[in-house]
Amino acid sequence: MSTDVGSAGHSRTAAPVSRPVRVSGQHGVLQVFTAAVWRTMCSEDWKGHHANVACGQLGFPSYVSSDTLRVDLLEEQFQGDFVSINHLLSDDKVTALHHAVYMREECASGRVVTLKCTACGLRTGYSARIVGGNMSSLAQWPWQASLQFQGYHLCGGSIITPLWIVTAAHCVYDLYLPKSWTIQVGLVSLLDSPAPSYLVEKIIYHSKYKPKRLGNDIALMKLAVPLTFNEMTQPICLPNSEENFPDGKMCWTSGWGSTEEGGDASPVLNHAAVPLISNKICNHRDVYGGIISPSMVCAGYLKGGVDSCQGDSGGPLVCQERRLWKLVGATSFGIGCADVNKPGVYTRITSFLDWIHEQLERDLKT
Ligand code: 4AZ
Repeated sequence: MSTDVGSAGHSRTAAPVSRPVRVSGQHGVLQVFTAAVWRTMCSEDWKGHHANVACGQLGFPSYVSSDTLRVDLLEEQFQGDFVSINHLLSDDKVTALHHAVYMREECASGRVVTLKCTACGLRTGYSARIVGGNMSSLAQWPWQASLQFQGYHLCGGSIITPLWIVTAAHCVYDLYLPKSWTIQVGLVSLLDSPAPSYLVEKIIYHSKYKPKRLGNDIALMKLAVPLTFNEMTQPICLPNSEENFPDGKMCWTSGWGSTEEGGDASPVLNHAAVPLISNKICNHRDVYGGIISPSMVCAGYLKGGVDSCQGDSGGPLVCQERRLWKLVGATSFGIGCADVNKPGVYTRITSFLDWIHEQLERDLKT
């Protein structure tokens, strides 16, 4: 962390999708892909069993909460097409939601289903008064993990479930040795062990990641034993599908990376507030000149001075949306750190939701 100064398109229809269930928009409404269109689930005949099936299809063992929401409170893009559960099917016949629905023009109840598959994104143990400079306090970024190779901090990561950490592919691609990695969570200082240290069971990096090319810089690490959550250790929420984080929105990045370009890793966890920058501006010829793809998101200041840096890679870029903190990016690259016209570049998590759900679901089935 260097701190010397203080759009996704709307897709209603799509080509055949690999994952026919998604949780969408600011409210997290459940949608099912049937007959070539994403359709929002009406609340009629909706039961806990169906919520468990939906979360299972997204790679989560069960659901956490499911509520209903008035149709007129939905974003317009989710108000066009609906489905409801086929109530003639018994529970044991409903193993995949997209095979258990009727198409509907409207919801008879006037309400749709919202769904949460994990409890996440709350920081219960933090009160804002103790922040000195940019050093973080314990419980301020409870989803932050330190990924250590042979005992040395190399990269950051973000806890998304008791077993899974999101990080950058470039952190693990050349060091694809699960046994050589350990993960520390719930700590600020890397020096005052004994913070709990966790072994890694497997590493999955994106199959389209290529070193030297900068795209698809995302990976998952699965822990050998599940984390126990407390005030210091909490998962971050994944964003919902089609969820937009507006340009200029103030978000936060954190890590043990160097506090100046070319410096050593920091012994303490630092954080910085960084506004999101549009891909259009970030691709300007004076900035990154066209190398920023839609699956990347830039954040920081064109005037420089505040940025993530070496050793922060893989770590979180988080934004707060009505109480909840969400993982918007994974720290990926930049030219230098905090230089003028060279903001930080992050892997855009909304572009990789399907990939993440696919890995979690595949693992759940094995
Ligand atoms: C790195 O080398 C790195 N300024 C991470 C982030 C940034 C630059 C370098 C962004 O890990």
